[in-house]
Amino acid sequence: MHKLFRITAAAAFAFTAISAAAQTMKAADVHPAGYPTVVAVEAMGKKLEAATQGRIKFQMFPGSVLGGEKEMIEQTQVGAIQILRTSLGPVGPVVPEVNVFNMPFVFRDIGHMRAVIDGPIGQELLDKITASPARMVALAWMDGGSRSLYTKKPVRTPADLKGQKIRMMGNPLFVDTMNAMGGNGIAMGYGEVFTAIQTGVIDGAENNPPSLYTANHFKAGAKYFTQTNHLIIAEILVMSKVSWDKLSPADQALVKKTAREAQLEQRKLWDAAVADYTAKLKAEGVEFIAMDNKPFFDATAPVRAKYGANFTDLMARIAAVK
Ligand code: GTR
Repeated sequence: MHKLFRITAAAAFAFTAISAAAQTMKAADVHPAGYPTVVAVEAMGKKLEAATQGRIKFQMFPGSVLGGEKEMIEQTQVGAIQILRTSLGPVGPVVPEVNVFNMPFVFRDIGHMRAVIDGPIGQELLDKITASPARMVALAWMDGGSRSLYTKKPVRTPADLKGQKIRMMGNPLFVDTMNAMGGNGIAMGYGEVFTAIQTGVIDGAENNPPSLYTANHFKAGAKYFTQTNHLIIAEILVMSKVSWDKLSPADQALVKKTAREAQLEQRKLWDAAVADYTAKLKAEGVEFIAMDNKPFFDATAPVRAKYGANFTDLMARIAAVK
C-alpha cells in the first residue's frame, strides 16, 4: 500500500510538472495572414515550437479575430492572449510614457525612427513598458513605417482638411493632432473604418500603404493618399506578464531571443511590403499626392509642446540621434 502510494504520488508529480510546462501561446494581430508582422511572428512561433520539441505550441490569430487593438491589449493584460503585436498608438492611454513616440513629426524620417529604436532610447522605452503597471512584457520593436492621410477629396494643405472628419487611433493625442492639422479627429477602432468611410460617417483616415491596401479602405472611397508622413509610430511585440511569469527563465530567454529575430525579419518584410503595396494601390487608381508637409509640421507644434512637456529631455535626446 505504502509503496503504491509512493509510486502514484511520483507519477502525479511528474504529470503536474509536464502539464504545467506544456502550453499553447495565443498570438494576435489586427492584420491579416501574410502581413509582415503576422509572417514574422508566425516564424517566431515555429522556432519556439521546434526549440521546445512542441512543449510550447503557438497559435496565431490574425485579422482582428480576437478583437480590435484596444480589446486585444486588455486581453493581453489579463493573460487571455500571450503574444500581441500592436501599434504604440493605443498603448499610450495604458502606458503614458510611450506617447513620446506617438507625437506628430517627432522623428525626422523612418531612418531616424529606426536609429532611435535600435539604440539605447529604444531599449529604455521597452523597459518602461515592462516596468509599468500595464502587465505587459515588451519583447521587441516592429516597423509601422510612416502614416499619411487618405481621403475622398484631395488634400494638399491644412486648409483643405477643414470640416473633414478623419479617423484616428484611440488616443487623445491623435485627435489633438488631427484637429491641429486642420481636420476633425474622430477616434475609432481599425475594424470600423471601412464602413465609416463608405457610409460617410468619416471622410478619411490615415495610415501606411500596406494597411490602406490590406484593409481595403481605398475601395470604400478613400482614393487620395496625401503624403503628410505626420506620424512615424513604431510598433511593439509584447507578452502578457501573467503568462511570462509562468515561464521558466530558459523559456523566457528563448521568447526574447526569437522575438528579437522576428523584429529583424519583420523589418526586411516591411520594406518590401511598402514598395509592393504602394505599387498595388497605384494600380488600383489611388492617387499619391506629394506635397510640402511643412505647414502640417508647423500646425502641430502646439501638440508637441503640450504632450512633449513631459518628455523634454527625452525629446532632446531623440532629436540628437543621427
Ligand atoms: C496599422 C498598425 C496597426 C493598427 C492600425 C490602426 O498601421 O499596424 O497596429 O494600429 O494601423 O490604425 O488602427
